[in-house]
Amino acid sequence: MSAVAQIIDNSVEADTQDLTDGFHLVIDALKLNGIDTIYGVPGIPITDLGRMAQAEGIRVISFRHEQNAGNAAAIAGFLTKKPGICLTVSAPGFLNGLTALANATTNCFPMILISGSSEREIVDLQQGDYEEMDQLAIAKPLCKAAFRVLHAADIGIGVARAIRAAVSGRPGGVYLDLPAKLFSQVMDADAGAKSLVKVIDPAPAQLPAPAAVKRALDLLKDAKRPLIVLGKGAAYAQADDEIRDLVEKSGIPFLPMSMAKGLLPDTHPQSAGAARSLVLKDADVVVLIGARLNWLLSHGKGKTWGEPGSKKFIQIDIEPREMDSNVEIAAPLVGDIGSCVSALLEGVSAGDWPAPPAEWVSTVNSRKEANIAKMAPRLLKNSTPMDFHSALGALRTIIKERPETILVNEGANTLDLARGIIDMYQPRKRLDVGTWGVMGIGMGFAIAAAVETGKPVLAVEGDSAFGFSGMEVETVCRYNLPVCVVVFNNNGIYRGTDSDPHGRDPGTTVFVKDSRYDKMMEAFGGVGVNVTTPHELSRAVNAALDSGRPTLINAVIDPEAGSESGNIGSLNPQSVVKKK
Ligand code: ADP
Ligand code: TPW
Ligand code: MG
Repeated sequence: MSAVAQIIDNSVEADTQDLTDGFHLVIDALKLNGIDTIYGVPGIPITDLGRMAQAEGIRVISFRHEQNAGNAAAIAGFLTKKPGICLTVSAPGFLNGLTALANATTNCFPMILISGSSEREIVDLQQGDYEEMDQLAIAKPLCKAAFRVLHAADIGIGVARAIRAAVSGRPGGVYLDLPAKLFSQVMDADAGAKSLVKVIDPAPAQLPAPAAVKRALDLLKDAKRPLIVLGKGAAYAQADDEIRDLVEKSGIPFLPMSMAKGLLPDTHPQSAGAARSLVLKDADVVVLIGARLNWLLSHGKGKTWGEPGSKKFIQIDIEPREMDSNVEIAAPLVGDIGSCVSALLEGVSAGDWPAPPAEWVSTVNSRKEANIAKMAPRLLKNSTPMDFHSALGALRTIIKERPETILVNEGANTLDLARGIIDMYQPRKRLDVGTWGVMGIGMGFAIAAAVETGKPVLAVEGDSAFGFSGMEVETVCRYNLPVCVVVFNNNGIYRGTDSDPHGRDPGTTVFVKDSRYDKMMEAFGGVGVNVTTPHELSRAVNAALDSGRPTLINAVIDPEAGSESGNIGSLNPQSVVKKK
């Protein structure tokens, strides 16, 4: 009998001992594949799926908005290398989750958005079902893969395909469409168990070709001014020891992208973080490890990269099509980062590997020291109201003393300045707005970071950025998570000083003056603190991290301190028309 034929109609009276159904099969398939947490928002048709998953021992974290649940799932994927699961209702819930799915795909985070959907027959004839929408078609262009399961007997395969698609090769977002009818489809329990698939080796190692390794080593060996750029792919790969060994054995200066900070400590003698513009401009051979030459690296060309043709790139990436995406890659190394870095390491350790020229190392070091010295006094100022530097100076000390803390960070000035000022010491401890610079990841990332790692979380949030997911402070309180949110309250987006030239409405970038975000946390039983000095800020954050209690600190920042769009103001288009 075929698997499909084994499905017994719902209405048939049968001995339920020997039966299973769609609900149970989905849960069993996830459990079989080591999925232990689901992030979502309940409702028709997936309310019971969440309840039953919880009853079966899966941790189910219910959010107030699907976008935040989706962001939580995405960052859970980044932290664990297992696909993070987001569960939503049909049409509006699905769409709310879709932004997070697209963002996960853009950032190469493995996640699976599972949404309930309406009846196929009605959707396809567009007859107006409850929350009718052709979700599969809409999801497809926004994620890496999309699947729909129509028969209970196919749930095992459907879940297996979704998992493999999410984590193999370049990781990304996957959509899994589960129509309402599927959940109550019944089938023989034995056949159901047999239909499940445990995905063997979901993200197989991909070894680089020996000739490609040799090409890369030959190029690197002759470099006069070599540089290693570490991206979030390197952080994701969890090849921490190999990467550290490659950097240290080669002696090459390294530059971490934002979410790769901490892979080696920012205080490491070879860190070129504080000499970023110099190393990008002057390096002659650049090794990219899990970092794309996208806008965040000025597409590998232009002023940032010095004279045209002055560089050669070695790029390690699992995605072959990433090579030459912006400029010529002289030595493409296609494979997984663990395997590629190990192969380079073998070459570098082989014996006569030259240290990088002393002149280059000392040029980088002196620029770095000068920049660090220039910044230092600004971090120590005890001004009221605080500016970004003095407030971040306080947080920098806290992370130095508590390097296991996970730092979540979003905003404009709050993001760009924190990235530069707060040193990180351990891998995968800095989670932020990623490739899109998207606002709204804050509370989803903070919640998942706490749930997945059990470590304390410090979320440093612009007041605008926080507003995109702020309602989830209730979720933080409900699950009693060790999350300390610091809202950098400068009364607006970039600055709190805009006004309407007509005096009719508030300026477009400003918020209610003297807001007290700390009261939001108090409303749900957490701790709220209002602070106006770096000293008060330190005390409040330390107390929060010591107690592990949900805390929100409203940090009053000078509304004049920020600049338009933080560090990327140059991307703003300028009007050429002067209004008369
Ligand atoms: P950043 O923003 O930090 O520069 P990107 O997101 O641009 O980083 O780049 C990450 C890159 O890492 C992507 O091109 C992705 O294909 C690659 N990647 C992710 N995981 C792995 C892995 N395990 N092995 C090799 N490459 C990987
Ligand atoms: C989904 C555009 C980029 S940064 C930002 C917005 C609205 C907020 C900056 O203000 P904040 O930070 O957080 O108070 P600060 O310290 O400079 O005052 N919608 C989305 N994503 C983005 N990136 C935007 C809008 C934006
Ligand atoms: Mg602000």
